[in-house]
Amino acid sequence: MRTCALIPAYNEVPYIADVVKGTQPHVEKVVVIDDGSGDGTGEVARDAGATCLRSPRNCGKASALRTGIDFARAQNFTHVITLDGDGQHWPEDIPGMLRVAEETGADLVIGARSFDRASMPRSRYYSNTIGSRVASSLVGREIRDSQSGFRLFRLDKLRGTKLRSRYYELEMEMLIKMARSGCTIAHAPVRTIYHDGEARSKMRPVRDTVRVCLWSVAFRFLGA
Ligand SMILES: Nc1nc2c(ncn2[C@@H]2O[C@H](COP(=O)(O)OP(=O)(O)O)[C@@H](O)[C@H]2O)c(=O)[nH]1
Ligand SMILES: [Mg+2]
Repeated sequence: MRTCALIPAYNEVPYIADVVKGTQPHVEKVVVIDDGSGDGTGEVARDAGATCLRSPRNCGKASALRTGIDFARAQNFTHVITLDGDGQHWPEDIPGMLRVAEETGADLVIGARSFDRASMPRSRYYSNTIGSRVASSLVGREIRDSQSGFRLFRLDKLRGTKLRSRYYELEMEMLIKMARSGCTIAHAPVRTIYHDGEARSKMRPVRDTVRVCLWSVAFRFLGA
């Protein structure tokens, strides 16, 4: 198992160094993908020890992750872990995800948050619980946390799968396409931190939620 961590980061200077340093002990390489941050995220990530893939123009979180996946494939990694660069995921949860992958042999391990109304902003609680139920029926498997970007997957299982997402629809695209190609899916418990409610998210609630819904239908029913 050769594991590369991929961290999309857009203007995350306050958090990125800690995320990189926290992730390093658990994987062979840490890669930060920074497309057009104006605050020096890329330099800070590199100083913290990450390999930094940079592009001058902002292209969206999924485009950044797809760039990272191509890089990891070219470097012959077998597994990829994706986690957020804004400090919402605990790198200390990575060993638990690796353990679940080893024990179950699952092709995709979803870092699943326990949905607790007290620890999650209200709108996120409802979008996550309802979203995961809808996702389970679209994917045809039990999916406990469909929007979690904290995931571990086998790269060879994506060979032959064309990923096309640019923004927040990648999580659903991967679930739908990996399940369709017969991949096994497992869950590992992870924690999520909400620094100051939703204020920091780059997600635009209405526009991005509508995008995720429409693309999910296109991935599932139109073969997009
Ligand atoms: N490279 C890159 N990273 C992004 C972009 N948009 C979001 N991210 C990163 O993706 C992660 C999750 O984004 P965030 O907006 O916090 O999503 P949320 O936590 O689901 O609300 C964070 O590390 C962001 O910095 C982007 O356009 N480019
Ligand atoms: Mg976030």
